[in-house]
Order: sequence, then C-alpha cells, then structure tokens
Amino acid sequence: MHQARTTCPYCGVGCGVQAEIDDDRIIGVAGDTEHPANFGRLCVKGAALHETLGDHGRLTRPRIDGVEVGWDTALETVAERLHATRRDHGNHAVAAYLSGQLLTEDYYVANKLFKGFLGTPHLDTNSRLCMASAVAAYKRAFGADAVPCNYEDLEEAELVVLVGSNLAWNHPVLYQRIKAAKQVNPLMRVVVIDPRVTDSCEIADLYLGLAPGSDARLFNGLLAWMDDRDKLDRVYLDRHTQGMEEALAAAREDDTSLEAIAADCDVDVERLETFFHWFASRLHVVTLYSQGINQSSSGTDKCNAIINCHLAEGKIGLPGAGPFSITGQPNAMGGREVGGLANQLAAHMDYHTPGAIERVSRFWATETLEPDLPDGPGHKAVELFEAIERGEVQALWIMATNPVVSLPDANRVREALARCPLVIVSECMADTDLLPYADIVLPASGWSEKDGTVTNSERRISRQRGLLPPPGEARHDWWIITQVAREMGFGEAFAYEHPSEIFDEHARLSGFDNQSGSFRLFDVSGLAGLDRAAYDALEPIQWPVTAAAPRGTARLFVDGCFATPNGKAQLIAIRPRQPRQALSDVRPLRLNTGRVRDQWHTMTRTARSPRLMNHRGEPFIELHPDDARSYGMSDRQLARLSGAGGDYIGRVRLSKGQRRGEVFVPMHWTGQFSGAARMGSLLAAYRDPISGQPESKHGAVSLKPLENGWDATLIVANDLKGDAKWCDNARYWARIPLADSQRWQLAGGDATATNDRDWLAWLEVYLPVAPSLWCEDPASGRLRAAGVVDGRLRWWLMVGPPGELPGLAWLDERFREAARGERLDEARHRRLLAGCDDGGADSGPVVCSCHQVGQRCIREAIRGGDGSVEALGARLACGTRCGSCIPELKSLIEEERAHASAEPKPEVTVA
Ligand SMILES: Nc1nc2c(c(=O)[nH]1)N[C@H]1C(S)=C(S)[C@@H](COP(=O)(O)OP(=O)(O)OC[C@H]3O[C@@H](n4cnc5c(=O)[nH]c(N)nc54)[C@H](O)[C@@H]3O)O[C@H]1N2
Ligand SMILES: Nc1nc2c(c(=O)[nH]1)N[C@H]1C(S)=C(S)[C@@H](COP(=O)(O)OP(=O)(O)OC[C@H]3O[C@@H](n4cnc5c(=O)[nH]c(N)nc54)[C@H](O)[C@@H]3O)O[C@H]1N2
Ligand code: SF4
Ligand SMILES: [Mo]
Repeated sequence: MHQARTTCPYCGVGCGVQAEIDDDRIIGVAGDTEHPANFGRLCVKGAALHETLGDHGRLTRPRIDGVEVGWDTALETVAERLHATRRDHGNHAVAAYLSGQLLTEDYYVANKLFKGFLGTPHLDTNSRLCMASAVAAYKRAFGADAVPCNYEDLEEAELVVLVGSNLAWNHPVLYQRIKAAKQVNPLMRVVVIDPRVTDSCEIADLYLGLAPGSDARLFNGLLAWMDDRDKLDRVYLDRHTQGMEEALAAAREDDTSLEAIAADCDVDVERLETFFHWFASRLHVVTLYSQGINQSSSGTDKCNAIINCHLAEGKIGLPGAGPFSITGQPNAMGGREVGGLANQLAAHMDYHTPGAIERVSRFWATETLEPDLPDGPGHKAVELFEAIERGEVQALWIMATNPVVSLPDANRVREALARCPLVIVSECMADTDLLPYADIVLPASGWSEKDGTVTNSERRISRQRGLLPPPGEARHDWWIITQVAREMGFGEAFAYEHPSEIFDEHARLSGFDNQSGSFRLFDVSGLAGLDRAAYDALEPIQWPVTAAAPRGTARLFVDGCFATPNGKAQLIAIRPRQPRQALSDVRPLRLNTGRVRDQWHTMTRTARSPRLMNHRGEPFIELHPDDARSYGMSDRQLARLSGAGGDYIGRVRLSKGQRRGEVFVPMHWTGQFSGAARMGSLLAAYRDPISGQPESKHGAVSLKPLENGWDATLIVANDLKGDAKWCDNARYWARIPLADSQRWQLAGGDATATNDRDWLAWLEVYLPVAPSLWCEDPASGRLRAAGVVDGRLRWWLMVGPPGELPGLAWLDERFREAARGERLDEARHRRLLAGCDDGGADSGPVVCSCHQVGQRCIREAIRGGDGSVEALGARLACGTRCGSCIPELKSLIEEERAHASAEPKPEVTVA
C-alpha cells in the first residue's frame, strides 16, 4: 500500500488529493493537507472519487463503424479519413471540439495539430459554454484573459458577493473556506445574488433574488449610485483606467433612482440600497461570478458591468479585492492558456495580436507547410455545429465532452452529427448519448491514469498524476493525438515520449518573444526545461512563472498596470439587454438550468457512486408552490416541459426558493438515465455576440402535467439479467444505479395500475425470475410484488397512484445482503410486501451523502429535540464530514420549526 498526491478531476477549485493505492487499485482518497487550494478539505464528490473508478463500463478497444479494431488500424484510419476530408473539401472542413476536462498537455498537442499542421482554425471547446464570456470581458477590461485574484482573497475580503454562483454546491471547498473565514471574522459580509434561493444563502447576510438576466442593470445602477454619492476613486481612475465617463453615461441612460433599478431587477429597494452601500463603503470586496452571469446572450457585458464597479473604486490588485470569475472545469484555465478556443491561436495570442501568427508559425516551424497557420478565428461551438449542418465541416473530432447533451438546441446537434460524414470521439466510458453518432471511437484513459497538468481558478498549475494503468487498450489523449499526427506525416513536430516534453514546449512557447513590454501576461517560461523527475515533483504554482517571478505570482495588477497598450484598464459602456429567449403565451415560464450538489455534468462518473445517486435520483423540475397550484400540480408529480427544440420530463419538486414564473432543471440527466431529460433540447441556441457563449440560463418553456395513471418502482439485482426494454413502453422512466441493484422509476398508463395492464404477464416478459410474493389491491390500484430465490431478493416492484414513491434505502440494503449471499430471515421476507423494514424505519431520501443519512431520520431527530446542526451531527453523524449538506440540514431544522409553530417558512434567508 502506498500514497500518492494528485489533483481532483472535477471542479475548478482544483483540490489536491492524497490517494491510497493498494494492489493497482485506489482504495481511498483524502484531501492533500499541503495543497494551497484545499489544505486537506474535499467535497462529497472529491471524497467519493475512488468509488467511481474500476474497469466496468469503460471503453477499452478502439472501434471503427461499430467494429472493434487494434490501435494500428484505428490510427491509420483516423489519419486517412482526415487526410481525405482535407484533400476533397479543404483544410477548413476539418474541426475539433475539445473540453476543459482535458489536461494541458492533451490540449496543447490538439491545438498544435489542428491549427498548426492541419491548417484549420475550427478548434473550439466546451469552455465556450462555460467561461467564454468571462474570458472576453477580462480581455476587454485588462487586455488579457487574467484572473486577478486568488483563494486567499476570498478569506481576506470584507465583503464577498456571489453573483450567479451556487458556490455551496459547485465549488464546495471554496464555500467552506469562506464560511470558515466568516467565523473568524464576524464583520465579514456575504451577499448572494441569484434568482433562486440556493444553499449558498446559508452564509448570506443579504440575498437579492433578482429577475433572471437583470444583473447588468444592477451593476450599472451600482456604478451610477457610487458616482452620485461621490464614492468613486478618481485618483485610481485617472491613473490606471480609461472609459469611465462613457461607462457612466451608458449607465445613466436608464433611470438611476434606486426605485427604478429595484423595479427593473425586481428586488426590494431597501435590500438593494444595503447592497450598494456595503459595496461602496468597503475597499476589500471580491465579486465572485459564474454561470448565472456567463451563460447569457449578454454575458460579456454582464462581466464587464461587474469589473467596471471594481475599477471605479480601485478594488483590484489588493488582498481581498477583485472581480473573480470562478472557473468550472478542472482545466478550463489550462485550455485558455494553450489557446484552445476558436478565436485564439496559442499561448494567449489571438490571430489579431500583432506578429502572433508569424511568431507561432516560427515556433512550431510550420512556415514550410502548405498552407501555414490559419489567418483568422474559427467557428465557436454553436456555429461549429451549424457549419456541420450546412455541410461545410465534414470531419469532427470530439474529445471529453458530450455536445448532444450540453449544447443548446441539443436535438439539432444530434441531427448535425448524424449528417457529418466523419465523427471521431475520444471517450473513457462505453455508454454515452454521443457514441451512437461516432464513426470512430477511441478509448481514452481517465482520472487516476492520466498524467499531466491542470490549472485551477486562481491560475494555479497542479499535477494530475498517472497512478494506475489504463484498462484494456485505453490510451492517453495526448498519445492518441500525437500518434495520429505522426501517421499524417508530422512525426518530427510530435515526437514526444512523455507529457513532460509537451509541457516543456508549452512553457517555452509562452515565453517565446515575450520580453517585458510585450502584452502576454501568460508566461510560464520559468517552468521550461523541467526534466521528468522535476515535472513529476512539480508543486502547485500560480502563473506567471518567469525568471523575475520564479515562485509564481499570487495576485495580478498590484501596480495598477494592465496588459493593454497604454497599461490602463478599460471600463466598458454597458447597455443592459433582456434574454433573447422571449417568454410568450405559448412558452410563459422562464427556464433556469444548472447543477446539483452530488452530480458532475452528464453523470458518466458520479453516477458510478451509489451514494452520490441518493441525493437527487431522478430528473426534476423545481417550481414555486404558487405556480404548482395554478397549474394544478403537486410535489413529486411528473411533468413535461416543452421548449424551443424539444421536451423534458421530470418530477416536480416544490420550492419556495424558486421565483414565481420560473422553473429550474438540472443539467445532468442524459438518455442513459432517463427517457426525456436532456435539458439542452429545451433551449434555443442564442448566444453572446462577443463571446459566442450560449444563453443556457434563460430558456422559455411551457409546463404540463404528464398524464399518467400510475407510478412504479422496480428494483432489480445487478446480477439478474433482465431485459431493460421494460422502459420502452413507459411514458417516463429513470434509472438509478445503486451498489448492487438498479432502481427504475417508471410511469405510464391511462388507468390506475391494476386496471392498466396485466402486471404478471408484463413481469414474465421482462424478468427471468417469477414473483414469489404478490399483493394487489384493485380498489386503490396498488400492487406490490417481489422475486426471491433461495432467500435472496432478486427484484422488487411497487406500483401505485402517481406521485406515491417509497423511500427505499432499506431495500437497497436487502439487495446488498443478497449480493453478499445473505438470506432474508422470515420476518424480513414478509415485510418486503409491507414496503418497509423492521419498525417501518425507512430513513427517506438521503441528505448527507458522506454518512448516508436520510431526511426522515433527520426530521425525527429534530422533532426529538436535536434542534441544531451540531446536535444532529452528534446523534446521526450527518454534516460532520465534508459539510456540503449543512445548508440542507439547516433548512430542515427551519422547516420543522416552522411546522411546529404552524408558521409559514420564511421565503428568503436574510440575516
Ligand atoms: N456539483 C457540481 N459542481 C460543479 C459542476 C457540476 O457539474 N456539479 N460543474 C462545474 C462547472 S463546469 C461549472 S461551469 C461550475 C458552475 O457553477 P455555478 O455557476 O455555480 O453553477 P450553476 O448551477 O450552473 O449556476 C449558478 C447559479 O446561477 C443562477 N442564475 C441563473 N440565472 C441567473 C441570472 O440571470 N442572474 C444571476 N445572478 N444568477 C442566475 C442559478 O440559479 C444558479 O444557482 O460548477 C462546477 N462545479
Ligand atoms: N443548459 C445548460 N447547458 C450547459 C450548462 C448549463 O449550466 N446549462 N453548463 C455548461 C457547462 S459550464 C459545461 S462545462 C458543459 C459540460 O458538459 P459536457 O462537457 O458535455 O459534460 P461532461 O459530462 O463533463 O462530458 C465529458 C465527457 O468526457 C468523458 N471524459 C472524462 N474524462 C475524459 C478524458 O480524460 N478524456 C476523454 N477523451 N474523455 C473524458 C466523460 O466520460 C464525458 O462523457 O455543459 C454546458 N451546458
Ligand atoms: S471542491 Fe471541486 S476540486 Fe475540490 S474536491 Fe470538490 S469537486 Fe474536487
Ligand atoms: Mo463549466
């Protein structure tokens, strides 16, 4: 057994992970106490990493047109077909779509191959859906895509503003750091600005539940308000910025009275004034923003509206101050560094950067190629798929992302891919919604196998280390790309034997012709020349890393000198715009989309950990109780959303944290887990005119109940080979993988369950084990049945009226026992049909994923007198490990309290 240090592959916090390895397996993970991102903390996803590994479900062999082949054939075929496409349709008919989940080394060689050697500018990335607006805004304001702040700033700030960020769920370790800092410094204030009351409100001193899309109006209003009260830092503005007057003039085009701003943003005037006052009267303010700002058809402007306010008071380049775009993916930043966006060339150089094309061409020695580098930017993600649709792009290589789920207008993306003559997909997992559209499938190594570097949200480069061999014939992405390059005749330029050599070249390019006075802030030339051992031992370090700053750079713009030609930061004149997806009588509800605490994106990894599936097992639609009432809907009922390009079916969750007239759906569900829950199909593909980032947060949808006569829960032991086609004739299905069983939620029927179909016959068709227990009540339409063989539970079925869902943790345990070969005793056997365990102790939906503590247990404990998070932790252990569930525990305590005193729950969290 030994330990090794690496980096978490999920969010942009970039936590250091200490992995415990035994016998070629990672048997446990812990936070790396030395890593400056997390100092030993991990969130629930990070802490469950080892549970998501293992060879099952992995892609292990290359595949061409559905037939497994060896690597030689695969590489030759990729090279040949790419070559043929270029020959017949030109270089620009070839494209790549990459991902912020690739390592910097993978990204670098892909960018070099496509832009440098295949001569196509069409290489974009899923970071387009994520960071593109933040990037564009930083460049407009600072002249470079550079995050000024670091994580310590979040702790040193007097005021942290979370806008369009649900930090508690999506960057939990940073959230914990702020929470801890707040305990040390009771004067610290936190403001949450989000149309939804999220778990991040737990630490909020002030919450602004603004109207979706109104952020630019809010920050423009703040700018004018500060000017009206003479709060601007005129000295800083004069010395270090330009554009203030234009920005102010634009802000004043709207009515700048507090009342008018409050009305436009639909927030309370007093709260708005409090926020303005807090912001203006403190110097050490960090505004941390994420997808609620970026994923907008005017996202770049919104980011700049925020940056304007920071520049206007000189709140930047100081400890605890700055506009902080928090990155989502583990290596969104690394992708930006190598130039992995279609409008970038390489190493923070754009096509229009003076001398850049010539410089990169010289560095890559592509001058002799015909043609040389492309001379202008390529298609951004959404446009790329439109170009495929038009037949202009004929070959696409997709790596580490799933556009048929995550792009807007996702059904159209599917059609475009179906029409594309050559689709190559590099992927780790055997089953995804994308793979059916691939002509060539290349099995990639995944986390714990991959070896390279990633850069987190605070510009910190860390090593993700290769700890285990990849399964079967899976290979590293950098290796696959360089082998294809070699096959295509570019061997000399892709002769790397190890990722350290790629990193070295990347570091050298960043410093190439980058003398002082030039405007490329991204410079890691101080890390060039590392040999393998030094690369392997590389400690986390923040760029720039240069001869002048060999130990990295914690904070940027401390001297007020920016990366623009005259060194001054640019304020931008912002004119707020409404979302492009307009509400109408046909689609009257505003659609918000986003993340849940325990899942990562399309769930290819997190759904492999049963305890992560327990928090939210089914696709859902969050809805205000008043809206539910007017639609005649109740909690847990199934409903259908219809949007611009498709439908989504999910289970209604009532939430007072939701604004009226708005619904929230999770972005995670795919065709692997549910019949109609790819939320990307609901959205129209409007995007920001500057950044090209789609408007993924502001859809327009209609809502209808799913007319179904029954709801069913079927749980099947993993080793029982049933025919999962049972979901084909259900109106709704969702699959929930558990440790030793799969749970299926099914719904359908025009009549009650027992009248709708002959369940016995149905079971016979699909399951090889006949029912041994059966209980039917035609009067109420309820049915329960189970198949037990030799005392081992094989399957369990419950059908009943819509919305009637049992808590099932106790049943999972029975399947676990069966998997261990244990037999049911007589009493338990009988209780299977009662639908509950001894004493009826079903603990309800899981709240604390770390310790698997259910809602019902928690409620009972609260009613029994454990009225605080600490008391609950002492009794049930919930909330005592990663702490992610503490906000939920608090709201349960509040709910129970409100219930006890028969008072309605307060609508928002405000201290
Ligand atoms: N658990 C988990 N964590 C993750 C991920 C994951 O999949 N799961 N993914 C990672 C990635 S790639 C990313 S990009 C980050 C994203 O991290 P976040 O940006 O925090 O995530 P989201 O849930 O997409 O959206 C954030 C919030 O924006 C709000 N919002 C919607 N519209 C508006 C608006 O008009 N104005 C304002 N102010 N707010 C609005 C939503 O209600 C939501 O609460 O998370 C990262 N971390
Ligand atoms: N409506 C709406 N849409 C959104 C968002 C939203 O909030 N709302 N969020 C957007 C954002 S911010 C993001 S980042 C995207 C994310 O969306 P996607 O990028 O589409 O989602 P992932 O599930 O992360 O896809 C990664 C794929 O790569 C595979 N993979 C993992 N590691 C590797 C590897 O090392 N190599 C290879 N070759 N494959 C690998 C995984 O199994 C998975 O299939 O979604 C965007 N779409
Ligand atoms: S906060 Fe992000 S990087 Fe840290 S453990 Fe959680 S998912 Fe991983
Ligand atoms: Mo993202």
